[in-house]
Amino acid sequence: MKVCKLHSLALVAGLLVSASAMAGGELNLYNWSDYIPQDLLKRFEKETGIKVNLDVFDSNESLLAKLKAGAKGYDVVVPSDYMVKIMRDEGLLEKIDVSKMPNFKLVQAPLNKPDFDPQREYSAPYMWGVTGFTYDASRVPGGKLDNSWRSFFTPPAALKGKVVALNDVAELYKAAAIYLKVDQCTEDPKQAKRIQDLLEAQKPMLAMYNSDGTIERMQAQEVIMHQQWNGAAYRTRQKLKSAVFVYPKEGIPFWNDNLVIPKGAKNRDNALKFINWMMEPKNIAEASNFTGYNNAIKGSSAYFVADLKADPAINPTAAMRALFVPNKNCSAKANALRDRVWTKLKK
Ligand code: N2P
Repeated sequence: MKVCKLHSLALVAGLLVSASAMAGGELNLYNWSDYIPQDLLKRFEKETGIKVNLDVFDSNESLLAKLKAGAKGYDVVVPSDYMVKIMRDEGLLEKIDVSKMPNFKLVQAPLNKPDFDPQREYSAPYMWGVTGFTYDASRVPGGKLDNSWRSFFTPPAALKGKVVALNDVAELYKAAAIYLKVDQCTEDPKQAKRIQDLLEAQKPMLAMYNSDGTIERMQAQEVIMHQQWNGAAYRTRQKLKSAVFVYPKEGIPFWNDNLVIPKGAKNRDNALKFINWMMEPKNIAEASNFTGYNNAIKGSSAYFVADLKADPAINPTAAMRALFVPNKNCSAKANALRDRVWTKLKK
């Protein structure tokens, strides 16, 4: 009798769960790792009855490879600026007219009309930020390093094996190009060779190339210096007060990430709902509070936690902004040179 009762209770519970899962259907989100809080997704599920399944990637290039290989299961994915253009040109995106969504009026310039999608036909803004490097001041000789990419590419001998670069051809190549004062889209093999030489010379100093777990690796003091996104650096500092994020004097890569719908997505309506929902100030602010990056939505900073508001990366000074180097879409020739550098480096 008891067993029977439990059994029917379980059955009823099961029915309830599947009824609620069915109410709004599903949304398959493919995002960068550690880039959206679970609580926010739970609230979206509660408010809309749409169940969110999250899968993660670690670079624009892995995202592109996955979609080109024919992955069909995703409804919303999160490419950076230059990658929106590449995906759009490859016919991988749905045209979704973000500029006609109710919350689009809240998108602030210049990200309401970005170069890579001037009419916002394919993409909505998510977070924006910069890619510099972080070091643990308590463990570098003299307690301070130069505000230069030199510190990262040719670190003090004492840091051997304690430095990590992102596992990201776009980020690492661009940082090296900025340091060497070479155009990120150079088509000159001699310039690409200079980048190659710099990266090859740095390699013995590195513990690894890895874009995941940068916060934990720094906080655990497993390494001393890490190429890092500013939001990750902000989060690193919450536990490791001696972490210093560097805006190198030569310039710093600036990027913005976007929500798009891949061609053929099965849950298009849910994806559209999600994208508009994420442009709600309170919702996007919750993502910023978690990730440590700023966003492009008017009114969202009213919901920022005090720590985030106080972070210079959120409200960069004019001097800091002057260092920003936006991503460019390079020619096929330039990309081939870049990819050759990377393939050789990773051999
Ligand atoms: C977070 C990913 C940051 C996005 N792990 C960099 N464009």
